[in-house]
Amino acid sequence: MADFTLKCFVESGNAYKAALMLQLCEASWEAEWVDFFNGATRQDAYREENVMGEVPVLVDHTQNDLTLSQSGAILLHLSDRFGKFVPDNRSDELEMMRWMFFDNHKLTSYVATYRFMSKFMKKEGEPETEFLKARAMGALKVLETHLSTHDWAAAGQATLADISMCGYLFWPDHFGVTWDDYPAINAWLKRIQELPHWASPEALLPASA
Ligand SMILES: N[C@@H](CCC(=O)N[C@@H](CS)C(=O)NCC(=O)O)C(=O)O
Repeated sequence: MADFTLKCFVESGNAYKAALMLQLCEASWEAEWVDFFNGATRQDAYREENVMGEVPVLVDHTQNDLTLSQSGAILLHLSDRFGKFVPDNRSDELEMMRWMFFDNHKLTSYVATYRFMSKFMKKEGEPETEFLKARAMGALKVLETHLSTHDWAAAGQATLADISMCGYLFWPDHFGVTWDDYPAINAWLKRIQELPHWASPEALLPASA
């Protein structure tokens, strides 16, 4: 049995954050596909394991099947386990966490929900979707500004903040942008792709059972 099970599906950038971290750390892990689009996360059994009803969920079999949701908590747990992608001093660590919170509140949250509403629900142009789009584009502008003077989100090195923020950004066409318009994000994504063992969402996550 693998050391970790990741409950996931390929369209989930939040799951990709966890999968990418497992991959970069060369962990022993297996993916368990969640039938999200047919309501699997709304079932009682799923909610008993994760009351938030969200993907991803990580099970750490080396720690009495410790079960975690929230990609940020999962990333922090994996960094504890592998000693990677966290700076070694508190001020840099806080800077890393500042960008992780920004990601969870402003970047991934709006990019992912805008993508969901426009690409999967086909509700482009509706007021709620336009609101999400404006928020997503605002967050991307913040990231572009930051990365125009920084190679990495925090601490001058690849950290959990980079792994978190890139979760959805290898699918720019899914939310109507081209990275040609965001040169700093473009260069940063290339730096991430050059990390040893990097792999795409499609290479790491299952598309169906
Ligand atoms: N902040 C959470 C977000 C997780 C999330 O929203 N996952 C989506 C799939 S990518 C989900 O399960 N959504 C179900 C819902 O919002 O009810 C994380 O970082 O793990």
